[in-house]
Amino acid sequence: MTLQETNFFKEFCNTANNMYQHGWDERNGGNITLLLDKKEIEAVSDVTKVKRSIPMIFDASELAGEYFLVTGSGKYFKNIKEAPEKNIGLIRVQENGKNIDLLWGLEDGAVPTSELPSHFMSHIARLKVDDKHRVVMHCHATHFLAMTFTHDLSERELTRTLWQMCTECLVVFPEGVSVIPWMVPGTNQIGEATAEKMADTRLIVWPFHGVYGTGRDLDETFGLIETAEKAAEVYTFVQAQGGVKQCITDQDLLDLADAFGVTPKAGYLN
Ligand code: 2HA
Ligand code: ZN
Repeated sequence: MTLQETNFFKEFCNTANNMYQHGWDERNGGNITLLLDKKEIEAVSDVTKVKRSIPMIFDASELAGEYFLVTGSGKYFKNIKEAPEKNIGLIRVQENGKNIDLLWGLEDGAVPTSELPSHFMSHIARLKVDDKHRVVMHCHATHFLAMTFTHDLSERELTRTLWQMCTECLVVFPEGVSVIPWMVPGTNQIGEATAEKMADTRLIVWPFHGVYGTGRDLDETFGLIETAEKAAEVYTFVQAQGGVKQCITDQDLLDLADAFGVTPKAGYLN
């Protein structure tokens, strides 16, 4: 089986396309990295040779030998489905953690996403708390991004509003959302701040920029961002319609958590 024939490859391209269709990944906005099971790679016939080695600004020795499907730096989500070989790549982290080997794709000298340090630090942080973790996804989810201009940026208040906007939010992200300060993207600093939050949340807001979501597979991670983004969209409509007149109460949310067997982040409900 070739790489492009695998389900995970097709799902990766379809997910990027869906994100583009939602308007979350304009131009070169957004990036995805998918940690692969070594067994999945062994079944692939056309990724045995190293095409190129690429240096990194981050020491990823904790991920040495791991394989990832990654989006390319400066590449457009819009074009991934049409020409995956130019816009995404299959990489493996070298044993020294300082370089990566390119095994497939990223043709014409392309390199992995500029957010690779943030992604790798996030993978390391999530794997420590969930051995089934696989996906890091960044995008510029429109309404969620807009909310960072108008809503209180406290993690508790932002989480509470999202939980109140759609009944399913508490069930999908009971641990809430995290927020970091505005920072320059692509740096180790923003990666460290993001990864620190990944210890107890899967959804991190980068104010005035976008969101980071993580999960066990592409669908779950996309669904996490999609759910929060939907709540942010509802919030936008509610504000435009003149603000909240009535909403889900804290007791309702507690009953919901009980019914679905989830534990809301401590201290977030009254
Ligand atoms: O990859 O979205 O944050 C482009 C970006 C950087
Ligand atoms: Zn971005």
